[in-house]
Amino acid sequence: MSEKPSNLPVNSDRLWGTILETAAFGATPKGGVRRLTLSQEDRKVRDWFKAACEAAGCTVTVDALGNMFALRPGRDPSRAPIGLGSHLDTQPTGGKFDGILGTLAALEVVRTLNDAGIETEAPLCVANWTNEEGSRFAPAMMGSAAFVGDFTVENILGRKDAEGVTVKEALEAIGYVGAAPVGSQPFEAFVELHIEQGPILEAENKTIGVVEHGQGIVWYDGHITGFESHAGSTPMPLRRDALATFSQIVLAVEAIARKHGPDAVGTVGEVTIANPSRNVIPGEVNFTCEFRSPHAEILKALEADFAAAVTEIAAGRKGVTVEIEQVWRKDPTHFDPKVIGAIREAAEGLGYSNRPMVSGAGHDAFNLATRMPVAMIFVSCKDGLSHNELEDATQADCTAGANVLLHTVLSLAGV
Ligand code: HGY
Ligand code: MN
Ligand code: MN
Ligand code: MN
Repeated sequence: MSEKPSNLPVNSDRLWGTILETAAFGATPKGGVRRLTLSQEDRKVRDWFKAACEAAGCTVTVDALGNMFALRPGRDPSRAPIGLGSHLDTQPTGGKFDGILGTLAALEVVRTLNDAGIETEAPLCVANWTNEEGSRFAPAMMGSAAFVGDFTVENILGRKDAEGVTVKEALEAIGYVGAAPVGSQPFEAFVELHIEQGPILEAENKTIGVVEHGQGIVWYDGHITGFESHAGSTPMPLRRDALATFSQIVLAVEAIARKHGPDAVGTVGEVTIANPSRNVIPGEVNFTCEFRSPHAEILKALEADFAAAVTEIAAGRKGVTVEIEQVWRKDPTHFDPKVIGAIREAAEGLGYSNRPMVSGAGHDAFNLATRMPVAMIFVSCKDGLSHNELEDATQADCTAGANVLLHTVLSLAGV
């Protein structure tokens, strides 16, 4: 093994240039990005990413769910690759950094090693995971969840979006139905760089977050059935108002999360009224909601309180039924001490201020951690804002994250 280049830097301007260039795929008028998974915008950025990885000497494979893997050979082909990367899809009103920073920084790591003529001992594998956001198709972190066996490929291929398009049809429409079996790409370890999507690093003026732990998550689909009737002639006591019932559920979600705070959050993110009309009492409402906590016992308490609240609300609403289906659940994630140590050592060695962190947002790394040693690197984003078109980060912070990613990967892979 040769000497690890102690402070080899990535090419900051080249990394920043890729961030600005790829922000054009799905750019919105307000300066954000709308690049829903398996959309034409997603296809364009995938094609760009594939060409860039191939130009950097990687061999790109795609699996049956569109997960992409760009392999850079190492001196010891008997070792499984060290994985790095994240996701390319965004929320409907997403930003330029969520997900794609980790994938572009991984590409920049490969480019930097090429420029320096460095061959690592273990191969490297840059990954783009399909549908991390879970906005168009549920669940979130879908491609990596199937990769680790949380869902069968058939189950995922049949998932439908709001227009009734299946994952299978969407993958075919963008030409990303790959030949590789899902889960077949081996990894020795995985490191994901991501913006924090929260306010801590900025508030404490720290450059790097060494992520040790991720929140547990539970997702529900809700369906409320009342009875449509005339808004003018139906007396209040006779109404079976699905939307008024829904409003009680929204306030219950908020109250339950506050009750178990500060390490608990609850959100109702989507609601649709069937046949909405200003002078018809809503008879049918569909909605989604979710709870998260870093602590398994709090997550269980949130689930129990929510079930009890729904039962009580429905009991108080004559002639209205409330159905709740748990569609996804993930226990809190604890990352790997060796990978955490490598990240912390890289940050210290590069002179970056850093602090241990728990991730509020979900990441593909959470799923991968059930199958291999994993940890994450965070960098700051402006005002801690994400899942918003105003999402922003600085070139200096993105570069710092990429440098830590480079040196973490070098220490794991060996040179
Ligand atoms: O939901 C999440 O936390 C992730 O951003 N998809
Ligand atoms: Mn993300
Ligand atoms: Mn996100
Ligand atoms: Mn993620």
